[in-house]
Amino acid sequence: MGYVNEVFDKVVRENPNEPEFHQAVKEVFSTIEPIVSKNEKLYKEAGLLERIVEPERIVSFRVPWVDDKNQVHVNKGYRIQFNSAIGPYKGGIRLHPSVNQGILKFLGFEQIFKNALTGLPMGGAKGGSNFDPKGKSDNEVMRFCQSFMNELYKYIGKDTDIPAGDIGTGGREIGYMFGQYKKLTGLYEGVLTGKGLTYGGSLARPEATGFGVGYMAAEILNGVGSDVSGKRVGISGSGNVAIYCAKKFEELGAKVVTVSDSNGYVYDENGINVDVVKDIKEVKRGRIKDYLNYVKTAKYVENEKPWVETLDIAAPCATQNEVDEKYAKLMVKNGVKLVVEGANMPLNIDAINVMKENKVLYMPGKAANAGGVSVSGLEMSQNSLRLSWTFEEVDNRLKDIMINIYKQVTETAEEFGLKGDFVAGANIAGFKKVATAMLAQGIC
Ligand code: NDP
Ligand code: 2IT
Repeated sequence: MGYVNEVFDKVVRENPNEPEFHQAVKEVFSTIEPIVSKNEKLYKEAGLLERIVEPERIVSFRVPWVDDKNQVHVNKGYRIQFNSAIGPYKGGIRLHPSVNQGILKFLGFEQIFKNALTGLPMGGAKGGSNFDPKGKSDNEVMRFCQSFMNELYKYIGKDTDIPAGDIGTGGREIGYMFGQYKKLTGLYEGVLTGKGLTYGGSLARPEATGFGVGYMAAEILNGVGSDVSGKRVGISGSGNVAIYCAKKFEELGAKVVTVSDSNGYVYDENGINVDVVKDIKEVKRGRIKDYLNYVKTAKYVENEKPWVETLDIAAPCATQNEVDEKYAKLMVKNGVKLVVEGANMPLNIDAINVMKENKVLYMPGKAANAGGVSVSGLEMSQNSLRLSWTFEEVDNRLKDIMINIYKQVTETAEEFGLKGDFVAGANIAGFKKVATAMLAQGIC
């Protein structure tokens, strides 16, 4: 453990006040020892671990904008261009008041290995701002997005860095950013993914992350001689990932009984009505408790999470560290046999340990939620080809990619004598690909 520990200590020492970044590095580093020990001399000589934890570039900038009452606001904007060993930088933009450099570094670090697992040529990046789109008018959101792009456009491009959506950044925000990029550069190019269908977007990109989570769950259960049909599924969150995750589980014959937001969760014994959630969140931009206005028989529990309910499958699709040890134990007690992470790092390290101790099947986000960035990669391909594929074609490719990720994860775990350890399998498989490319490209 010498080299791995040494570099981890350096990360903690040199990146103070970034606990989420430390956590993400720890999660990866705690599982790559088997491959590092095999190649220790080579990796050490190349300073490989020291380089892989250091972003290639961080851009941080001022984002001034004017609200509807002519008040000036200033937010912080960032882009973390973490690693370009296997392709141009690729990853979402998060707009949420909690955003800071450490959170975006954790997300960018995860993205490196996730993107490697997809098999598509994409490096790792993440960006965002502490701007809160909630409660803002469309014009305010537009002015913010334009100001954000006024600086960001200098650092991105279809062959250099291709941002996309994440928390708080959906089709509306991507549209405003794309429009401003085009105005500033004069280029009509696939510089962002998650675009609208009339200006270069891909069919099935909105669905991709959530659908991918469903496909992954089906593969995992198939691997243990079971299936999704008839299972009770608990989902947290009610945004892009949660909505399409619920839709796919429903299509696969499961019953989704919960969705949530940061105020509380909804329980519907008859199965969550996805169209209602879509109307509340995508059209009205309301709160999940409004579900009761549509479905009188449902229940809303304020300030609580779905994990207090009896479930077979848990799909946390809201945000990082939403599941701690207490909720992990509750999941186990309430019958959860499979956890598939739609969000990035929703289980903290104690919660992951609870899953391991109780032999709960647990697929980490960098594998389970890779469907979103995969279809982003397919959107880039379609933009380059100047063609659009049908929904069915994109969805089939997405499914193949998720099946392939499951194969890589399970086969890598077995190769290193860690059968069933999906965390180790995902981390080692992603790491190996990036490390090989970094070694081949010399010290850069
Ligand atoms: P959305 O903004 O569409 O939805 C986010 C959901 O999570 C909302 O229900 C929101 O509730 C809830 N949430 C956000 N922050 C918090 C918080 N601090 N505490 C409790 N609840 C919170 O985002 P997405 O659905 O796109 O993203 C969800 C997760 O999936 C994130 O971890 C993201 O990184 C990850 N992801 C997203 C991908 C994508 O393609 N969009 C791809 C892969 C992963 P509220 O409205 O109350 O804030
Ligand atoms: O976390 C993620 O993978 C995303 N937010 C999607 C990134 C992308 O480039 O589509």
